[in-house]
Amino acid sequence: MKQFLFLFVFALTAPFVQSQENLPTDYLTKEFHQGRREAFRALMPANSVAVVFSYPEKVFSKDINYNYHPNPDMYYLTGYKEPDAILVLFKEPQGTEKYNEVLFVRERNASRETWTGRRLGIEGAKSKLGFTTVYNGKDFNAFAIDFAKFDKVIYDEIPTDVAENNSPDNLYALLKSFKSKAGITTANEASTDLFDKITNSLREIKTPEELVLMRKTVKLSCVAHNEVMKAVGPDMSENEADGIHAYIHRHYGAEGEGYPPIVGAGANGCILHYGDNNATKIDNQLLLMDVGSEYHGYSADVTRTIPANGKFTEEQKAIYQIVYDAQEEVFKICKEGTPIQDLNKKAKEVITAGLIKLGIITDPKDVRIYYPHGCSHFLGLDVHDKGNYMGTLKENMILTVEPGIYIPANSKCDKKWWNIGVRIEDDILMLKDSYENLSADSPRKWQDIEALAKQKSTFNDMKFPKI
Ligand SMILES: [Mn+2]
Repeated sequence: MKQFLFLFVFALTAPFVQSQENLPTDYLTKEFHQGRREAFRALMPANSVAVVFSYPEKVFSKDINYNYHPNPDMYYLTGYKEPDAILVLFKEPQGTEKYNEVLFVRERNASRETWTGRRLGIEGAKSKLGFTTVYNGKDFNAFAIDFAKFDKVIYDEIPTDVAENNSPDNLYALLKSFKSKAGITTANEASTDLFDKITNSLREIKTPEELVLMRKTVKLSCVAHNEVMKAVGPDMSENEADGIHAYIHRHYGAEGEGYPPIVGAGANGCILHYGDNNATKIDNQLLLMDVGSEYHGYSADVTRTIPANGKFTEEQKAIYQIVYDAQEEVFKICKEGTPIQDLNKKAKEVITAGLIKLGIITDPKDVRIYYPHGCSHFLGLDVHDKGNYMGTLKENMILTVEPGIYIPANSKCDKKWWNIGVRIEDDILMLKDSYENLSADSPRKWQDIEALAKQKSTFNDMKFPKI
């Protein structure tokens, strides 16, 4: 009750918090987002309307939420990064005002903003994002829109994990209102398919503005990988190696990581999406690090596998070399026109031959035991980005090339191979006749990794009090 009174008094007197200073200057521009909406509209069928929702907020613990992460499609089309918003795009101009898009945003609220942060509000959405028709979310229900008059209502999967909330400007109320206005009772597959088709075809090709951010996020992630290669030793914990990545990402202005970091030593490196990162010592094992930063929404996805003591054993080297060779062979077909499915076929081919040669498998079908995932995915606003996986490579697509071999203990092969897990992952920009490896700044050859490991890291000199 006390807190309520405090809030109430505050609300009467509080001015809006001051606008923010010293922000990064390289965010995507409003012209970029406007351009993406134009491109989206161009792919909409005649007499259609598209609706995009923000992601719900997520509970971290009791009354504390996770840091909010916007829906990448909403961010791509608007630049709006707050929760509780809806974007409505029309193929043809509507009403006497001839508007072809409406954005519903969170209402400004002086007292809430002193607790949970600044809000862009209607004016901000107009001046900073370039919208002309903007309303507060609470006005969506009363907004006159007859979805029945359109031939097609295009929308993404409606989030089902939204906590019930009685506030009229909360996402829960906005979704309820949309479903009732559009007469939606079950998931409309046809509509979400069209939404995916449009967003896949836009987001799979990176614009020059996006390429600037992609180059940055991958480059700074490489610096982080290289610094860990120099700093790591058998006594370092997985968590500390993870922390070095995180520090360097933030040093270069990244907001965080594009996905939960995978930092696994030995047996842990054989777990594909290992995320505990809690082994207190890496010991004399291989350390697999699949870590990439998120910079202004764009994710890197880089994996390096390194020996904690700076030198690969003969067995580790033999497995590493197969994965390296698989990458090299896949790179050769990275250019416009290659069917995307061929990347994995090629990687599988090289790994199969390599494992047979080492006597680890005899039947080629068994390659799936040690290489159970695909070789490539699109990369961008989502780490597993949107794109047409059944299509062919096109100029300015970015995909990962990430073969791997994982041999957990008790595998049916000579035990000298046990607990070796190797993945090498690079971020590849496709060109007309070739490719550019955006993550080439971090060494991939075992010889180059061993050479870099000999160098000293700034982190080796950091001394902290014993506690
Ligand atoms: Mn990946």
